Amino acid sequence: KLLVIGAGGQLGTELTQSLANTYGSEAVIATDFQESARSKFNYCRFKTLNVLDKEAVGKLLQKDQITQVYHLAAILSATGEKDPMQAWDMNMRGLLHVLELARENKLEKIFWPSSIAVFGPNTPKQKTPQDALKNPTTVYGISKLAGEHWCEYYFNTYGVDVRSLRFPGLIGYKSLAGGGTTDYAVDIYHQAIREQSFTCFLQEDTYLPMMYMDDAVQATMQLMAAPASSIRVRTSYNVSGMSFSPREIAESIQSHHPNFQVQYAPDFRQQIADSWPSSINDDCARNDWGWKAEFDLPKMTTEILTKLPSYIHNL
Ligand code: VAH
Repeated sequence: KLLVIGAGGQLGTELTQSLANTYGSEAVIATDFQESARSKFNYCRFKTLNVLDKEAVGKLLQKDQITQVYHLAAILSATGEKDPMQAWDMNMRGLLHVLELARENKLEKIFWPSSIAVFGPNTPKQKTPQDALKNPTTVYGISKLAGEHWCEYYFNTYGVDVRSLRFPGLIGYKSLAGGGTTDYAVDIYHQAIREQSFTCFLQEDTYLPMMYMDDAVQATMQLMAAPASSIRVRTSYNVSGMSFSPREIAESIQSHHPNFQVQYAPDFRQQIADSWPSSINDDCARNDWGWKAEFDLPKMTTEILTKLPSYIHNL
């Protein structure tokens, strides 16, 4: 049985569906601390669960014979800067509960997402390699870097098979943005189909590594299905989809909606974006478990602008 923690979030909404498609809906239990997420899961079981309540998580693991946990719950970069201690507590204590419970219950596999936010302002910005310098300047990035080392520690010390991916900015149309610095790239599509203008909170030439949600789900499924012997990175794998600037995504949308207007009003999130790489080298993931992204910017924009209008009423 598979447990998804934070299933109601951007990645969880789509990954849970993919897990149910692959393993059967009766094999998946979606959980979120918000009861309102229940409406997203009419195809599998849903339970409210707060990952900070270790006892409650432990009881669920035993009662439902859980063998794998996908721990997605986290506070993202922009929101994290508004309440650093809450972000640190949520992101770290949540992960440590899952790692401890995995050890105690001898769980088969754990997935936990890291982020390119583990890199900082003095990391090489182009094609940033797996082992580049990491001096994160956001609480979110600090918590993800610390979390990566905890994952490696639990693998080396207790043999917990925890696997991780350093996601770039993830872009999906099936859930609203979640407080990330890259989430302008989610919001812009919603404004475009409403024929409204869009004000971007980053400068137009801010290049960031990004990935379409289908690629993120595919990478997760592939990583988790790979034989343990092929997983040579036990902190977290760089994975890359594409890199673009706000101007480029605006132009890709304008090729479908010529009247769509975008203006730029950078705010505190510009400093966060400026501390991150512009593009990522993911050779390790390609070599170790055959990773390869499918979506570039034109393909993603066509997909979202085609599907979002008929999906919008679900949001
Ligand atoms: C954020 N979407 O903006 C997340 C992600 C690389 C960005 O970690 O915080």
